[in-house]
Amino acid sequence: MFSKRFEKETFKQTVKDNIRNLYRKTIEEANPQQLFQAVSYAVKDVIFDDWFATQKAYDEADAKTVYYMSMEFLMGRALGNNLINMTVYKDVKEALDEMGIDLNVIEDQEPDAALGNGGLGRLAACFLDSLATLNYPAYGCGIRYRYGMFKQEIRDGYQVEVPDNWLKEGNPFELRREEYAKEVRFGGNIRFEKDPVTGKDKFIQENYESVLAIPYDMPIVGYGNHVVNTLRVWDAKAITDFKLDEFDRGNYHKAVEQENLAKLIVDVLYPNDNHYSGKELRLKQQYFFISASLQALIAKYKKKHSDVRKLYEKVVIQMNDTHPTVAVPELMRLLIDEEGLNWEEAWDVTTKTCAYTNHTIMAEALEKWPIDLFSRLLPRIYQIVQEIDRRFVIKVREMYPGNEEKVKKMAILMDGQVRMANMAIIAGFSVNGVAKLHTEILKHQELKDFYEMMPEKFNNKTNGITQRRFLAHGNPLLADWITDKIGDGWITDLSQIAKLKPFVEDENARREFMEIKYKNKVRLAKYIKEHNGIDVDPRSIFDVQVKRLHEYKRQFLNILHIMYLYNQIKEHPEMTFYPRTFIFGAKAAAGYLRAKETIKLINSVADVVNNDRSINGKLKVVFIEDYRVSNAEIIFAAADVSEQISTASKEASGTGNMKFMLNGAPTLGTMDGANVEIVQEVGAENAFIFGLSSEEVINYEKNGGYHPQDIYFNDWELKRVVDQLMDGTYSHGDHNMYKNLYNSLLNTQSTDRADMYFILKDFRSYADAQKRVEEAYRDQQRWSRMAMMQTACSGKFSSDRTIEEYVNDIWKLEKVEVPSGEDE
Ligand code: GL7
Repeated sequence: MFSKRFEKETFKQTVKDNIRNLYRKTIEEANPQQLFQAVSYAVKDVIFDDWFATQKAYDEADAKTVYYMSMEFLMGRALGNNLINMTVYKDVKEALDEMGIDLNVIEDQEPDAALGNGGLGRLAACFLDSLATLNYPAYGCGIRYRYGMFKQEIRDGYQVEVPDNWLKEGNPFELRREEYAKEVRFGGNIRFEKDPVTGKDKFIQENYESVLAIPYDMPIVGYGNHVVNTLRVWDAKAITDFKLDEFDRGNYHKAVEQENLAKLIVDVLYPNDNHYSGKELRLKQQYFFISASLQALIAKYKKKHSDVRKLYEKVVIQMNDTHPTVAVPELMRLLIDEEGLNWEEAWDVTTKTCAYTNHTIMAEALEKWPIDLFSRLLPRIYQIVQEIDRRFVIKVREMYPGNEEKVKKMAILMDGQVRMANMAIIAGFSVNGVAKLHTEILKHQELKDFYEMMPEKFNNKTNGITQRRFLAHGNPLLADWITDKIGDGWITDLSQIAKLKPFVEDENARREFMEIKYKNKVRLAKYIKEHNGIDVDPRSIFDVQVKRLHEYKRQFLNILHIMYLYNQIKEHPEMTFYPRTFIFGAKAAAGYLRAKETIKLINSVADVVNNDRSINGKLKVVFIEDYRVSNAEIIFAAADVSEQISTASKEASGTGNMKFMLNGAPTLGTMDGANVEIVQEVGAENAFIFGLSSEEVINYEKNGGYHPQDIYFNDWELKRVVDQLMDGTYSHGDHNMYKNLYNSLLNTQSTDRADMYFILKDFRSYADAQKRVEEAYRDQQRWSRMAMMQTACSGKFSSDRTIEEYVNDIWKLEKVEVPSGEDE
């Protein structure tokens, strides 16, 4: 139903007016991009009323607010999602239809807001959606990168990175707020003075460079509750003559330098997933958005409250991984240097305000900064870190007298480096992992010493996803069908989806469910034809692995198995084989050689297999270009099989696994991350599990690995596949094309362990699991039961559940009801 302000004819008129006012055109003359802008502005008008009403309600309630600090927010598109959450999607579709405008085409005009790499960034986006939907006061704080995650093009089978100029046409869903600008300072030196009046120590930063941080606010619409929260992302601008130190006025060089710094700082997202870059610019980005966000939140707090010693009563800061942990010393600095608190008071506030989420155990992802770089860029912050470290080390020595090993492992400053995770754990009042298994590994392996010293801080928060985007918006056919069966309560309470369970025994319901899956496969097949030029058969099994490309995620295992299947089919044409379409989507970090080689290998195998008439289309391989949030929505809806095949212990949680489940695709996976909990919910009989357990992997690792040669020389079929990497089968005779991949499996000379990710070790077990998938799929009654059970058992994996747990255990927020903005 259209609400009062969102009445159909008025809406249509607004769109027409917008087209006229913005472009001097009629609806018929406007191009799709212009229509997208006009429709978005019409939608934004309505959102803005609720936005102001929300902020007013929060203000009046004087409610505690969570600030979710994150370098990444992988938002995807806003228009369709906003319409869903405003509960006017169908009405708007109808209104536009009447004007001869196709909403789908309009939605496709919007570039993804790709301010993130993968799971970690998308989790932040899902959390914002849930916070708004559950009536919790929240800000997302991040960076308004001019260039987000690069666009991926595939040329000659190779990944080519193309800059993502997402702001080119302007972003209708943002509001620039110059009036809340903050200054952020870098470098220079610290002068120490005694304040003649108070006698207190004063630290004065001199000869620094500074930039002005300008916030852009993006509305986060809650589902059907009039709540509109804010994602605040900071842009950088040079500070020209205004505010420059007396000393620096007229310093031309300095002015140009500051101009450049401002341009550079928010220029581009670092495209690394689970890997830190250690670049100075990255640290600048981190300090830039953290300092600006903290200054803003303290200013906001002080509007209503006079005593910053009680900041933690109204503010909680969640640090999304180590990336924002410079928040700890920066909050200390603001409280001490700007607010006049003493050390103990400031430490009390900081340690009651900051909480830390760990998202990975991959050593190369835990940020460490060289002390010389850190102290040069952030001299005052470094002093504070030293003092935090000094006091902590005293504590460790008190608790573990004579045990210098403990100091070595837990100190912040060690071996010339600043260890950000250690600082986050020491200062945070909460440390959480993102799935049960992950948290257990943190407690008993990676962060064992910290857990022993401060067990009360550790807790688990299993990740979740928003069913609004990944079912209501991404899979409208299934969404309507579910609502038809059990009502629409699942949209804001996914536990209700369990009401589908009785329908699993209803043959009609199962047939309908599979018909919807089929239609979604047709939709994806059309997308693949349009974007990849490949014909795929929607009656084949759609076996999908979409996620960032990383060795630990083992896309390599998947493609080796496809090479193995291809050999089998060629050799035994009479063998029964259910037609399969293997679908990949993945971006590789620009400098990650083996990852890029894997993409080339997938495309080369696709070339050979897809063009081999002799196999009668039994096998197809598709690499979907530019995997991102918007096409993910289409892909999840169409999947039959969800490939979650990481080396056990390496995938902290995974969230794609949950999106597949929600859309009815059984998991083919290892007992890793949240797969463990998925299997728990759906039952082992409804999943295809294989491979080493996390304990086994960790054990091998402790003992220096295993000997892949033992497998290679004793399994001739597998050996043949591995040798095909080098014999030119997939490289037009080039023997070098895949040598890095080949070496990663077998080469013991390389600095890495051979087959670090246990690909050969798990190969047979994976191939067996794949056989079980085929058998299960052949039995369409059995498969339809299994598929429906996925959706029916997915209730736990809503980010709404995750957020309620964060609220209850960590953030302690109260819900705030918001009256409709149109009544204002
Ligand atoms: C990640 C984990 O790899 C992933 O398993 C998890 O689901 C996600 C969200 O918690 O966080 N950690 C990480 O550094 N990245 C992730 O996606 C980039």
